[in-house]
Amino acid sequence: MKKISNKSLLFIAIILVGVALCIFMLSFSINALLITAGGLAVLLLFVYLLFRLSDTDCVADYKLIRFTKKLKKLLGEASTVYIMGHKFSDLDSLGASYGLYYALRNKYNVKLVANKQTTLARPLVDFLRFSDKDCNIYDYSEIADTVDEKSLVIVVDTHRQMIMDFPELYDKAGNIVIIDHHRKSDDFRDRTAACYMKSSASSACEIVTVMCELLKIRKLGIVPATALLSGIMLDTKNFVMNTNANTFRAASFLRKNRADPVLIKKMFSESVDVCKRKYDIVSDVKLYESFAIAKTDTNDQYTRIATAQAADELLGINGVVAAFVMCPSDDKINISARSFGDVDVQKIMAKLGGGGHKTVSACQIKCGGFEKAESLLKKAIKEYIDER
Ligand SMILES: [Mn+2]
Repeated sequence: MKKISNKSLLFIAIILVGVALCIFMLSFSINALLITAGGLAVLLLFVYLLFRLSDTDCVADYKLIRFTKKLKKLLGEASTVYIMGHKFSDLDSLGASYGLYYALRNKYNVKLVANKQTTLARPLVDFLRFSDKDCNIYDYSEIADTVDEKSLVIVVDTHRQMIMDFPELYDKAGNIVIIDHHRKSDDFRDRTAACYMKSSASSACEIVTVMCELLKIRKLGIVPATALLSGIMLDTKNFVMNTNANTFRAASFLRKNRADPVLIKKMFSESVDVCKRKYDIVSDVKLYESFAIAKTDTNDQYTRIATAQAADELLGINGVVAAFVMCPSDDKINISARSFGDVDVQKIMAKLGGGGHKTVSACQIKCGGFEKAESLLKKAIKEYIDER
């Protein structure tokens, strides 16, 4: 996929006309000077075109170019534009919301909407509050009265109304636009005015970064560049999962715009309690074939984050192809599963009534405790291996 804008197409057309003219002139053997001049002009145009095509970090597909055009039209017609992400907004959801807000705010009446109470991207919220005094993050209650038929809401990082930060806003706004990188869910009923979904994109932030270029935002500041890069780094687990050349091009564009990886590393830092819990789980690990299985007895506010991180950490063990972490929840046992993609953990979790994706999945087992859960898990793994 090459970035080919309308302008580039025009240049290609000019070159073709130039070449055609040269052949035409040659065939009539007219003035040699004219031929040389024509040839030179074509060459110059070609060099210019090459320069233009190579002078870009981000590559957009035609769908995104068309989508961005449509979006511009909708933006022009809207009285107010609201940008929102998903519930328990993370760095990708909030980073993409903010990046888009930044790209649009000079031209349109844009408002960033997110639930600041339940966000999981607290460090980014604090960073924005500290470094961008113009940026306000609104709660739905603060804007509810201003939403009407002429309002446009742009939803990023999800397309399912159920898990949007404020589903009410989705219902109330006149027009809806969705930008997402998750696979389309079966129950999705498209009532959007424009929709861009690309499951091969690493993150919503990657898509928004390319859009910034399409919106002719050649220079992002350190704040939006860092916010966008943080989302890419979160969703790719520091450029390991779901990346392709476009991911790195987007990252390169952001780094050129002074995105700060050290700041992002600090955003990822965890409390000492979460860290201790995480390494407690990791040190409990047992290997079953090349599958890592670990557990924790506790279930408090740190467990949810610690189990997910511990499962990621377990993938770092030599030879491990998938990792499972069990933790209690009331009378059930929760299992979080992770893999690099060679093993489809979703298939294993599905055997136990769970779901998710190939690399990230989970299930909940109602049974008498760890021992039973572990034997059920091992049985599911065994079945999976036999089926392969
Ligand atoms: Mn995401």
